Amino acid sequence: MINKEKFLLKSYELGIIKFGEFTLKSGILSPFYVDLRPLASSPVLLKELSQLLLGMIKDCRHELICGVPYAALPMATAMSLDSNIPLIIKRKESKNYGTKKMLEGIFAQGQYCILVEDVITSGKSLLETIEEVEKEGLKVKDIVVVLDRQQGGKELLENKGYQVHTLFSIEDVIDILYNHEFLNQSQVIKIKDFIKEKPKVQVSIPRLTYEQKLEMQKHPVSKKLIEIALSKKTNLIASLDISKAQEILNLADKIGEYLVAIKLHTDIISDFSENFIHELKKISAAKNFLLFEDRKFADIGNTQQMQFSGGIYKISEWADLITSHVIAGEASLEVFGESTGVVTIAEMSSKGTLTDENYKTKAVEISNKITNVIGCVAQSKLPASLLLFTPGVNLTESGDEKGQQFNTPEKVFSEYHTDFIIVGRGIYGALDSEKSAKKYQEEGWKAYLKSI
Ligand code: S5P
Repeated sequence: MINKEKFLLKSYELGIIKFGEFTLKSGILSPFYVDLRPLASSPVLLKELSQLLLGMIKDCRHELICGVPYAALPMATAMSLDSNIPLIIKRKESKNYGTKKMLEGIFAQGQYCILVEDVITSGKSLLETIEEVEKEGLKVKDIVVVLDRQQGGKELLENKGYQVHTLFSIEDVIDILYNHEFLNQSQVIKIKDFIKEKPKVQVSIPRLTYEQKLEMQKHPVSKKLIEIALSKKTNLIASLDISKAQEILNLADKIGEYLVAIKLHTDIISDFSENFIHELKKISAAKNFLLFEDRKFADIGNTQQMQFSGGIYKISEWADLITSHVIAGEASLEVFGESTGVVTIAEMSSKGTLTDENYKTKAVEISNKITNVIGCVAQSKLPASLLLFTPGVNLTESGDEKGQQFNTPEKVFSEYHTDFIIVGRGIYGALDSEKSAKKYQEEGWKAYLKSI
């Protein structure tokens, strides 16, 4: 195993990062300058880099590899030689003679191509490369990047549905160099301030429509959810947190036409029975909505598997969707049946939650790796590869005394680009629940249309 930190320190000696005052192409004065091209002149380091980058894509589908010209060309070549993944070459400018091809090499339509980039800043040159590669009928899903300058490029690509695997962020580099006394504290502060304050490359990203998202879905449950949304013009999930089975059935029957799904906490139902599920399934089939059990699994895989299929609730037998925490790691999510859509909890709506940005990033990373995870519960934007479910939605209240924090449908669609709103007390707690469900359906759909 190659040690990332040692690799960085050896590369630093080649002069790949310089500190001082540099005027960038954009005219901005930067306290650091990055140029990874010298790495190609060190076969030893290039080989090590290739191993590190290959380590990040070992679980990704790949039939081809392509470097973004020019700096990443030797990197992609080294990776190809080390892994036997065939290389294709993207031209920077097309030839004005012969075939005028932009992609050179042997490839076939539909093959998955991993892209390699040295430094990501705005993501612009990557987007150009992706366009050329996709134009030739190839598929791009995963991108490996050596260094993220943390200026918005990674987020831009992730919002478009690509997965960006970065070896180092500029902050990682600064921390390593500081720990080895190549930088002093005042330099670190200056650089970190620059990263924080420097206006990020602002690219306004339009949200994807349900039609566009439908095309990206691989799981039958996420497909079904979006199909229902489109056919009934609703993105509303009602959370019926009610303790009497008959009350849930009555309400489901009344408001089912406005919903994509009903979310339950079966463990709060005092008279839960198989017959209740049988009746609820009949209503869900008649009114065309899915059943979502908000169990929020949070244990080791073996226990979760038993909780999912055993006990009195037998969730695996009827739930189309379930929620699960990611706290126990990747393998704990692999125990749910293939036909159930898993929604992970990446961020919670309550005051003082421990799900900070770092937690969310890790939760999203894990979620993206597991095939039956269709999306996350969160309170901010997600990469387009995951559907966003947002609870804590209420048109009249801003919170409760137990930590819940509410937002309006308008806010969660315009700011978070959510896909589905989850409303509990706003519906079942209203004087007229049917009228209220209709209102949330209309407001949710209006907010979605405004956000596209
Ligand atoms: O972060 C979260 C995650 C969930 S799933 N915050 C939440 O409120 N929820 C659930 O959404 C919660 O368990 C409840 O079932 C519903 C919100 O209900 P409301 O009455 O506060 O709208």
